[in-house]
Amino acid sequence: MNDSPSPASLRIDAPDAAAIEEFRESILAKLVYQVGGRPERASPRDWFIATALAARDHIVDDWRRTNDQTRAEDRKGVCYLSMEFLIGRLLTDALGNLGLTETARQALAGLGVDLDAVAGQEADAALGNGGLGRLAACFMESMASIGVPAYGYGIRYENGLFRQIIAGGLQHEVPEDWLALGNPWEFERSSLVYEIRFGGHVRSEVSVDGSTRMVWHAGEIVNALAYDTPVVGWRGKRINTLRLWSARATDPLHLSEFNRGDHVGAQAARMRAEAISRVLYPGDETEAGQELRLRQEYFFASASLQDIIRRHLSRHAGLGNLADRVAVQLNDTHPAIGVAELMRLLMDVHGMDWDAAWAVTQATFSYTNHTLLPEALETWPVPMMERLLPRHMQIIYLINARHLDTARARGAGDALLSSVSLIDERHGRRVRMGHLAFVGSHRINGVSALHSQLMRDTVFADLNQVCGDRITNKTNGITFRRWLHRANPGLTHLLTDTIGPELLDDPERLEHLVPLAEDAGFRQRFAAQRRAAKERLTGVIATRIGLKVDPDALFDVQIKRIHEYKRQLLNVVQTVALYNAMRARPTGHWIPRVKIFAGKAAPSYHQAKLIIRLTNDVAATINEDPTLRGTLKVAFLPNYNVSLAEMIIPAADLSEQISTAGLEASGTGNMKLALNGALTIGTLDGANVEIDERVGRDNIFIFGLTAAEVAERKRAGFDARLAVAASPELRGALDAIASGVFSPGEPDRYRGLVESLLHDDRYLVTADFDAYHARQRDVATCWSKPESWWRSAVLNTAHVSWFSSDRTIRDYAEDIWKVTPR
Ligand code: GL9
Repeated sequence: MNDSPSPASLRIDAPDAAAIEEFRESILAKLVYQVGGRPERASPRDWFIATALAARDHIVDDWRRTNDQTRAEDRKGVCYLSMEFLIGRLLTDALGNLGLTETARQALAGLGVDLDAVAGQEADAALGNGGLGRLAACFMESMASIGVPAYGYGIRYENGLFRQIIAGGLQHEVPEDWLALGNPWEFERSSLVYEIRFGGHVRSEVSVDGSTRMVWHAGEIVNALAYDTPVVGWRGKRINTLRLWSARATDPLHLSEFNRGDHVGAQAARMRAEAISRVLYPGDETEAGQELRLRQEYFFASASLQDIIRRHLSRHAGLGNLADRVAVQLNDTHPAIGVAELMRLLMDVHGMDWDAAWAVTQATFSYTNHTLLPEALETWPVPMMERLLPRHMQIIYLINARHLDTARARGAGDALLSSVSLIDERHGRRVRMGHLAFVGSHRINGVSALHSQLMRDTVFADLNQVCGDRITNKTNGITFRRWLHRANPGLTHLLTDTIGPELLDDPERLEHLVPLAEDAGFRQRFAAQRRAAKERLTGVIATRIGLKVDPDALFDVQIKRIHEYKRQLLNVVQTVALYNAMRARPTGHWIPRVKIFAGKAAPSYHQAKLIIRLTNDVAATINEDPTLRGTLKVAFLPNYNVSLAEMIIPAADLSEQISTAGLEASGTGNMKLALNGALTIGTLDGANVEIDERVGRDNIFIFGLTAAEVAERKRAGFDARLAVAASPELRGALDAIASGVFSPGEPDRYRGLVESLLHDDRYLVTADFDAYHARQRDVATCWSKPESWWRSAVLNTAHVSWFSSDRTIRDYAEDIWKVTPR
């Protein structure tokens, strides 16, 4: 991990000499006594560990204090259950929120060490795939920052999301080893271990008091061991806990087998058990889960609920009031098995009757849906559930029976009953996890206004009718501490110098920028910050892919997971159309542009990987073409992750948010880019709709079919061939791709891709092409009038304070969790 250093950090903390000296002593002590190094020979990595440990000491006391206080006051808390937490690096985040950045910088400088270089040594904690996991990380930071007592519960994957290598234009996946050199942030809690059971059978047995109970005799037991990472809130207000579970075998070594000479077989059970927390499932929506994935889901849901119950019983006599003390948020369906698990724990372990247990369960859980893509709605085959979780399958049947009775009582007929049933009977019997989460929760939310409305109107319409309107909207947000203050200290300085340091605590003050959009001097200073960030990114592009780009060009950025619905292909095809036009009229007025792409494709998602290859092939041809004289460059930056995003976002002029309308639930990159002053080119999809409402139509480039129009086109039967026939520029671009202009060594490489677009253009790339291409021309026109471009850029930053995840968390707290931030 040797990323180029981030720019000078934000000087909000004015440290005194004594504090600097104390911090320096602490770093030195850590280096000598914990890392076992010597200052004169220490590597940057050694300094990173020593600095992180010194920072950690500042956290630990506050961590205990906030926990003690919450317990003493018996405050209601939140448990955020998520399969993914895409937290990235923690050092600059922790130092920044503690106000220790300058202290640490000067302490290290006195030792001849550069803080930014040290921070660049930290491995990204990539315990997530994309937006869903990053949202969980932003939420954790916001809960600590605004004062919501919270635990994040998830899995401590030994290997996070794969490292992406691009060779010959192709994506290769290499395991990511974030723990290899040690993780200074986590605390292993060796006394916090829970048994997680799998398989076996269920028998009804008579207890001593004469009652019958269902007893689950498990076939396999795995231990879940807790690792805690502190989550530092802004100005150290609260320190919450991210508790991640690691799987351990109950019997790590069969000694007799080992002694008989079967050294591998003796460890087989251990490998099987520990595989559960080995690797993050890299599926991105289109992936169907396998048995290991179900084992992962149950593993962390069960460990987390057992822990929640233990903590509750340490302060309360029973579990009847559980929902008054804790709100459990299910982040997507991944922890949905928790609904059946809580019922099991309440009834079978703690002796509650069904009705009481169900009331507690429903009042405790709420569920966030993050996508309506049908292939992403998790279902599990009934036989697999019966084999792996026999008791849970019984409970799910019982929940379903009562749920269908209620539906019938409300007049549901057969069609409605089969649509709302927890069991999908259509292609083999499968348990619908979204339905289970929905029925087991008192509140269900979508992540943007449009997405929540589509939930009500489409996928969840029947359930919502039968369950009595439980859907609510909570538009996503991002933490400004990381995505503005830390990622873009230069711009943040300009903003705090202009509208006051109060901005750091009150993002709504961004609105004070509105009049400054008319101030030429301010616009210039704003543009100068962008220019500096672009210069830095230019260096990153040169070192990472050996491409020289012009920092004065328009940086046109699409950074996100590679997925057909996100339509990177639309961007690439438009790039080719632009290229064709430039070659046809080399002396025309072309603004210099750099198209920047970054993102990973799921390893088994062939079409997405082909799009990566096409992007790289198109880049290779365009970047080499002398007729363009460098006016157009294409850069695919490998291994997109949180740290790379932090470098690209401050340098972006144009933000590509071009998904097929109705398919991107929200997006959060769109918010990060707009906050940093990029203009958006986008469809009316997800949170783009709300960004458009806030920044105003003059300051955003909206194009294409709306969600309703997309649905209508699909109903009518859309024919891509007609769209292509009607658009010479689209035809020219597709012909070039299909005929091998970008793959001369293998001219047919993309013939199939283009054919499939013509025959089944599910994501309506061809339908939206002309509108997109025209809007890109408007972008160029606007860019050539700096006054209007930078006015719009300033107004983007000015108008997006609402997308702070602090606002999102306040909404959840008030409307869903019933907790009071303070
Ligand atoms: C996602 C949606 O696709 C995004 O639009 C949304 O912003 C985020 C957070 O709510 O959730 N749902 C989903 O499964 N992913 C999202 O990004 N996928 C990944 O995280 C890979």
